[in-house]
Amino acid sequence: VPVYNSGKIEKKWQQKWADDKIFEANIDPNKPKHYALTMLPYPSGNLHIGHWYAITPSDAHARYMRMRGYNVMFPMGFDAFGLPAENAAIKHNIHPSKWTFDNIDHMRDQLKSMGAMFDWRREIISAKPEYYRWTEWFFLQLYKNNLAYRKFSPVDWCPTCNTTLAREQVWGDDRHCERCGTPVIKKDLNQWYFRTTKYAEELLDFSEMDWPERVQTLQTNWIGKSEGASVTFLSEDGDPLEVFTTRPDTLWGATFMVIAPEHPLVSKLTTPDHIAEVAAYVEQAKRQSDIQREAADREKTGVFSGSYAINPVNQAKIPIWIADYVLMGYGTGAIMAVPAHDERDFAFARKFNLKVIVVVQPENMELLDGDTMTQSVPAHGTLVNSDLMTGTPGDKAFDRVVSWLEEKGIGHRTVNYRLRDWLISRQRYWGAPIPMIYCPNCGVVPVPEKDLPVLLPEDVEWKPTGESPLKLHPTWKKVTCPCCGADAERETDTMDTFMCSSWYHLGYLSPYFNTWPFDQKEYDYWMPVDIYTGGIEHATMHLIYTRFFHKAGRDMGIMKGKEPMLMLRNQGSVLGEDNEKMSKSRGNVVDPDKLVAQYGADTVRAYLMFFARWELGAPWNSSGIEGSSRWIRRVWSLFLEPADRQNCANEDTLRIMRRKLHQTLKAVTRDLENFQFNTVISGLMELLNELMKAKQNGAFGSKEWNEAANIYLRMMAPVTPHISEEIWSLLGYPYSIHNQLWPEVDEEAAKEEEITLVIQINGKVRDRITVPADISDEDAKTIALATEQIHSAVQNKEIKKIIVVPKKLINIVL
Ligand code: ANZ
Ligand code: ZN
Repeated sequence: VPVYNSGKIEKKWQQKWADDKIFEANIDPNKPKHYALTMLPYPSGNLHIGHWYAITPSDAHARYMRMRGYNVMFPMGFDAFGLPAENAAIKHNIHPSKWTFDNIDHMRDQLKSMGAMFDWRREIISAKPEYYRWTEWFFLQLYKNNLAYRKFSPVDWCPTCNTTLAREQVWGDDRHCERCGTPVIKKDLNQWYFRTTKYAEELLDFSEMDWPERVQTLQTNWIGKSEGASVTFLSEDGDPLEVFTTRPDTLWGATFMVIAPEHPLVSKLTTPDHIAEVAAYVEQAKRQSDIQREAADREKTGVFSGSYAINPVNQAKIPIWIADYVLMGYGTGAIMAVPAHDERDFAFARKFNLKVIVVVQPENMELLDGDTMTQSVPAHGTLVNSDLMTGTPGDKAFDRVVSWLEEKGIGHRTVNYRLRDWLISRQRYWGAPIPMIYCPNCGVVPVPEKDLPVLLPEDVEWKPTGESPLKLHPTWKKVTCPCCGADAERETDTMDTFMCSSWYHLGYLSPYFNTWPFDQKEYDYWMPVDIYTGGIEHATMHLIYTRFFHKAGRDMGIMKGKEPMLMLRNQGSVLGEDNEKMSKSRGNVVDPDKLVAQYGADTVRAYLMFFARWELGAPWNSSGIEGSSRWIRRVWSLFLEPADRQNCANEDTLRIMRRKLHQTLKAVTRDLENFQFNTVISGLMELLNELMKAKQNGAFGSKEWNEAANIYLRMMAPVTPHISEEIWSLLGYPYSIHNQLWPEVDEEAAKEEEITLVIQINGKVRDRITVPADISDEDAKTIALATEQIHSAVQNKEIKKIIVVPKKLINIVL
């Protein structure tokens, strides 16, 4: 018997699979297709265990689908633009391109050690001109379709990364940079945006997708839809102040207005005697984050502007305040304050002694009184103190008031979203150039498509100046205007790298193609992505951007269908052994290369699938992997070491063995379908124990044994592809196990065994029942007494005792 040498076996088969191209995915109209996509890595230098955890179970699932008869494409690539390359350039004085491509060469080898079924012909690297040419092309299409625009406005700026960030890249209550953790500041800049908000409503529709509930909720909240009304108030000078409210039914209770400190009318509305106070307040508001400002329980601050507005529904004259709990970035940046029914307005009114007028009286509450109430009442209810609307029941109030507002021309129904347009300009070098030209005569001019790609120059200086390095380049930005031939300048910002990853699933379709971003034949065959796997941390970034991209592309006639990715599954994370996040500084990082060298890729794969529920993750456990290693070695000897007693097992042994085999097959099939990898492995481990018993009892060499070995190896093939191929070949089966179909369950064999019990009353046979062989005495009695025959015979006679002869009979003594 050969010894199990993982290193040798794994190298050998990886080479042979590559030579034989067995995982190359080609269009095959005779087979159902399956596009399995897993999030591509950033070439940071090394694969970590988290990559293995995300990718190898996805590979197991893709392999399983392949054995189910699908034509499976499972591609891999590198999300290769981005800040770390540039930071490495500054720190180690190495060109970002060299840093990136060296890392890719190393990481590609590491990926190959997984033994995954990647089709490497389809590899994409987003920093290659062949790829980013199309990233630029997509920018131009968005621009032509009015989905990209430039705007001067305050933007979030990371002082450490020296670049602007999209709203999605600013995280947490302290509003820090998603990459480096530095709190962001505001800067006024001219930047490019994509009109993601145009798709806000459509992005809320998940009806044709199988995506985790959690991701749907995160996206839904991020998009933040509110239905309400826009109502226009006028200042005493006649300046219109439009407000957004979700409660138009409370209009008669508006006792003051509040505008954001950044509101354009602040200075106009501030009367001379309030200027100093207002100016000081506006200044301090700049230092607060939106999240702090919006918190309901925060001490309210604000200043009176000196001006008044007229409530259009009743002509009431109400003071206009300036307060930072109203955000400029939401709605119109101005609100009507209804303290009786809104929590924050109430706190504000009590603090500054403003009037509180009740206009909604919920049915089940005692009569509310604005002067004495100690908290606001946000519930709906019958309108009171509301002139002609008084008496309107709560469930009719919204519609009735809004119709009336529309009739009077005071306001109208509106829907508001929290989603903002996507800011894509970055003041960094290592990204796809924004293909735009600024001409003194023609203004903003797109680079003609035939001139793509706009190539990044090689010779750049990386001084962290806050300006794009491309701007500091002596010649790169100089260009002649494609319209008029005048001296013009290129845009020197580059694109957010999330732009590159918004369409990479299309890049895989035909990376060699150069007349269109993809080969239409490949698109029509493979798209949409059937299963997408990756981390949930992308829920409100990449996973929204890529959906937006698809929908925009569809409206431009480039893409097809409603969604780019039908099904999504998220893995959890592997924590350090100390239950902390893995990081170099904590010294708790697990190196997959070392594990592969010590145990082999199959063991690492099996352990990663076994040690946690995939979607939850768990802390690493270095002794735990020994268990998976033992399982692999036991499988090896189970099938390859001959037994002392062969082909002499009794029928019972063989029947029980086959029952366990087919029951396991059933469970493993179900669990692979559901991404329940841990029970796939534990099921195989249990079955191994059963097979070892059978081998001791002489099953080895029988036709039932051979069936068991054959099915066992095929079940193992997706999770541990190398050892299953090796044993398969040593047992003399034809190459390759990975071209076999998934085994079929023999339902008859999988059935639990049943026995017949005789039921007697006072020693006379009255009935028979069929029950599982391992039924308990108690359960047998209960079933016996419940049969129709026995029930009517016993009726309400007293049962003296019940005698059970296990597996034979039950005698009821009356
Ligand atoms: C009057 C009112 C009465 C309101 C009431 C609520 C309850 P959502 O659901 O999040 O969309 N609002 C509007 N714009 C705002 C801004 N820029 N900053 C802070 N608050 C703003 O919230 C909409 C409600 O939040 C709006 O409805 C408005 O207050 C406030 F009993 O108008 B409401
Ligand atoms: Zn021009």
